[in-house]
Amino acid sequence: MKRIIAHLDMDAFFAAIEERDHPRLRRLPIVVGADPKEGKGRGVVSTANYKAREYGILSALPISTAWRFSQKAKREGKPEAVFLPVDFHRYGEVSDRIMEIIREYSSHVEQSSIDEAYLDLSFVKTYPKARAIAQKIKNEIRKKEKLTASIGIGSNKLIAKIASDFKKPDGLTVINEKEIEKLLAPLSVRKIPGIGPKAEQILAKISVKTIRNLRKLPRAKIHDLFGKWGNEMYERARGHDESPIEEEWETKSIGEQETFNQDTLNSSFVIGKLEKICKSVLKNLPREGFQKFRTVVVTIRFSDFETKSRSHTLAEPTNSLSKLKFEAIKLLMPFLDHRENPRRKLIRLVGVRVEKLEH
Ligand code: TTP
Ligand code: MG
Repeated sequence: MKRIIAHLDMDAFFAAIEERDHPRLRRLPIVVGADPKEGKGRGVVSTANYKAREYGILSALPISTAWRFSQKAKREGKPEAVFLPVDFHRYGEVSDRIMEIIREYSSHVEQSSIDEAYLDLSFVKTYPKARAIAQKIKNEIRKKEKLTASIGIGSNKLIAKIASDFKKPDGLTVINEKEIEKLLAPLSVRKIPGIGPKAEQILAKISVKTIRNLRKLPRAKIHDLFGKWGNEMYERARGHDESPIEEEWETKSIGEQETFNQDTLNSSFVIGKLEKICKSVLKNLPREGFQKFRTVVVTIRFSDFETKSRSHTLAEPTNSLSKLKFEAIKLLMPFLDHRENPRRKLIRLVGVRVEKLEH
């Protein structure tokens, strides 16, 4: 049976909430993220509103660079950006209310991030009817939350996601089967979910920049370059995606990370931070309604922003802090010496996450 899937993605989510809640910030460029400390700050931009994006300030940009861009704009006579800290708790509440609205319109919903969800609208049978529902959802979010969302509609999750990105912000885009090829062809390969900067680089080396280029590569060639994931990429370039909507009611993982004030390879300092994070993660476990975990994941970001994660799954679930610390330190150690860090790069961030959670 033909599926009709919608993908909703809130516009400039964290920044839009801040803008809404602080009327004095209206129409100003807003950056939500780490403290810029007058350009000396560490950490990154979480998100920026569309005004700030005009300055080149985007998610994941170092906050120090964002500060520079803002100062440059100021020198050009434009308003300086307003930098705000991340308030996950508040954004989480807004997210919950938005998901509640969405669930009124479809019983089959997958929340895929704090501000994104897939909805199955197959039951309405036609695209015009699906579009009408999407418009209603947008209206209700605007009315109740004073925020805008972009929605994309297509025959699978991949097309819906690409469609929601088409006319951001406040967009509503339907891509029907006949248009898939034409609309996808000129897009950058980066628009395909799963293709990140690394895959983009590998493809650029063989002059593959657009989805049109990618479609010309034989399956075997993509497989040579990317292995099993290459097969998936081959299908996605054609707009094919069979993946089901997975209703996810539970938190899958709980984690925390910290960017240091200064990059370091001082073992006792890094281990100290790691232990502190372990303690805090464990404290959050019951708060999220869980008792035990089985998998420990440690993430390290080096000074050049190279980021690596290592995980270990225990034979038995546990809630022991000493076990968590022990496993986390064991995962961390190779990054402090030649095993995982032959060039002795300094570390700027460490994170701990627990997964395979049990009630
Ligand atoms: P996105 O939906 O990727 O971004 P956005 O909603 O800010 O902007 P857009 O209009 O393009 O959808 O992410 C949702 C939120 O997740 C975003 O508001 C902040 C947070 N986030 C980060 O903290 N770090 C990141 O690198 C990204 C991409 C998002
Ligand atoms: Mg968004």
